[in-house]
Amino acid sequence: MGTLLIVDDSVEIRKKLIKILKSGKDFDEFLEADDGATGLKIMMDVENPVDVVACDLNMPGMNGYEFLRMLRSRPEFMSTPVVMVTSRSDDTEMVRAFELGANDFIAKPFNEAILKARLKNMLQMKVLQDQLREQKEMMEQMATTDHLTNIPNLRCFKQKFEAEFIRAVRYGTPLSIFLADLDHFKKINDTFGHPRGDSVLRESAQIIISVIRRVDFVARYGGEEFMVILPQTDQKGAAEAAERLRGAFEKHTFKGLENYGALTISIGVATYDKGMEADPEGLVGLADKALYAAKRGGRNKVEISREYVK
Ligand code: GH3
Ligand code: MG
Ligand code: MG
Repeated sequence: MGTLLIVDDSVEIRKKLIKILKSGKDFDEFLEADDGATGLKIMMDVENPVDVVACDLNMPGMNGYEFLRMLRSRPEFMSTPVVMVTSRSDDTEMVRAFELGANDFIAKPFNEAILKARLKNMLQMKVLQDQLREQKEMMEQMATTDHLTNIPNLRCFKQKFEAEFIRAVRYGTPLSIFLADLDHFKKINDTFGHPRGDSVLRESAQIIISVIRRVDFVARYGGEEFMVILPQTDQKGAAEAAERLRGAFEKHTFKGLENYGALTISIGVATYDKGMEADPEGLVGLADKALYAAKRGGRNKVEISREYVK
């Protein structure tokens, strides 16, 4: 069941349309406007989105052409089905309306069966459009989300990091990253099994989210590695945040690991700052090197890269 917006200056026509369509099964909500401007306002205000628009061509105030032009200039209404309602059978008028983005015509006086059939078609088109959009959004979400932890994946990190790096270089602000890797994680899998390992990874993602700021970003970088982006954060701030994160893991008791002792994390920190070479891949390399140093240094450690990217 759909919502139809009727834009027509004649109350009589509006009532007639509603009466005919109410006897069918396709539309259950009707919104009315007596000119284009009011129609646009309804399209933009209304909480319940309009599925199909039936619009008169000749109205005082904003006419049907102008309404169509304005509607189609807005990306969100670019594909909303619009049926023009007219008593004219002037071909050039119809062509003009089609050129402005009308999808169909219905002629006055109405033939009830044709009217219902045409509007039903329009509603089906809208339902299909909505389904396609939802599928597209779902696929986009899937392509950028890690299925296990439900946080952004490596691909999403790359997009985000590139954008943040460009911003940092452009505005001369610092940008830090962490590469964090669970210590001796293989032992968790070996001791408690892979499913428990998975749940530890999910819990780890939540710990990181709870520690970082809302403007920061975390992605699953690899198996048991997480990457954090900290925009507008210099080396000192990043070191503090990393230390907070390390401490949070040390203190945390994971589900199913109550008698295991602490599961710790090692973190490599790297910062881009003004005057340094703008080399995003180099910065990731530095974080990786720092992480390696933290592991070599005994794990449960934060290591800060002090190298400049050359
Ligand atoms: P280190 O302290 O040096 O990092 O030791 P580690 O054991 O954490 O590191 P290692 O690289 O030797 O092992 C990582 C393990 O993570 C091995 C791999 O099976 C496991 N792993 C990777 N992805 C997943 C996953 O999605 N789920 C589970 N349960 N385990 C995973
Ligand atoms: Mg590890
Ligand atoms: Mg690892």
